[in-house]
Amino acid sequence: MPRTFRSGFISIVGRPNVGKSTLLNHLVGEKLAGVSRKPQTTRHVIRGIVSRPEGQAVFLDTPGFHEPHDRLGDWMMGEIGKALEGSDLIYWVVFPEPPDTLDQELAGKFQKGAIPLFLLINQVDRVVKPKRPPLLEAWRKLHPFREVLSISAVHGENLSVLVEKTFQALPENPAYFDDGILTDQNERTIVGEIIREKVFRFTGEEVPYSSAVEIEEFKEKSAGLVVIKAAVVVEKDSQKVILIGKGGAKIKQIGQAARLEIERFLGKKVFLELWVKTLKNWKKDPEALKRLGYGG
Ligand SMILES: Nc1nc2c(ncn2[C@@H]2O[C@H](COP(=O)(O)OP(=O)(O)OP(=O)(O)O)[C@@H](O)[C@H]2O)c(=O)[nH]1
Ligand SMILES: [Mg+2]
Repeated sequence: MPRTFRSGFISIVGRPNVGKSTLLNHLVGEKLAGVSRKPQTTRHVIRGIVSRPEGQAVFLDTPGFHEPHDRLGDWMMGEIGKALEGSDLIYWVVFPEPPDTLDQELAGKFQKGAIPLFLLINQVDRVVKPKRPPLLEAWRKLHPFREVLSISAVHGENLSVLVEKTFQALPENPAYFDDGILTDQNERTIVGEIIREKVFRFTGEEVPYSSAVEIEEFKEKSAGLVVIKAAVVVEKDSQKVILIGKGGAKIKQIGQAARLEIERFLGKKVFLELWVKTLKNWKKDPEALKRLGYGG
């Protein structure tokens, strides 16, 4: 008898900064999603695919849950909603702490039994072993989760167990994507995300939250050399000054770090030209949002 093939979509949701993108990257084995110490690093849903003889898991990394303050925030929350709608399984990723009142409220929003829900207590590497069982127990009491697991996305702890249980929970389906494909995002989008991650890493205050990246040119000049021209868009001229830095030092640092990572990702030499431009109130402007990839 042929073995059952299972496949489906798994949404990774949770609060900002809990480690959702780190988890996606570790599961897929490739850095697809930007990771930083700052909350709200992820804006797009990023899909990552794991193919095995017994099935295919399509993971959707989402922005963290937060109260939207502008159109960009609304769009990010809408992205989570859309990801959840089409899911066969949900990972709710939480910090290694007992549930608080907000978590209780969120648990109430996940309809009982509608879509299987795994509760993943991440960052357990920060919790001493004797304190882990009571933590698992506190979360088990909150909701009839299909699974409650403690994991470490950074160290890979318990992720093989998670993957096993995931394949068991997926419905019988043929594969959605060809073997060997790790993401359906195009190279341009991922390159934009790599640059944006470096802006998040190397700037402080409100600058990362006011920034977006627009890829203006992406050309293969010769075998093995790609020329990329990108604008980092900010909301105010004062932010532009910070981003450029003294004598252009800041934007140079961002560009160098981004170029090295883009070269690794594309497996080619990259000539990266970055410039900074002010686009007043882009986060509130539907046209600008669309052009920057946050529309539709
Ligand atoms: N110690 C520890 N740190 C972790 C773990 N997982 C993630 N982190 C760190 O937590 C920070 C946030 O990780 P991200 O993966 O960007 O978190 P996120 O949930 O995608 O955040 P948003 O996209 O902003 O919603 C980074 O500094 C990670 O290195 C873990 O298992 N253990
Ligand atoms: Mg993220």
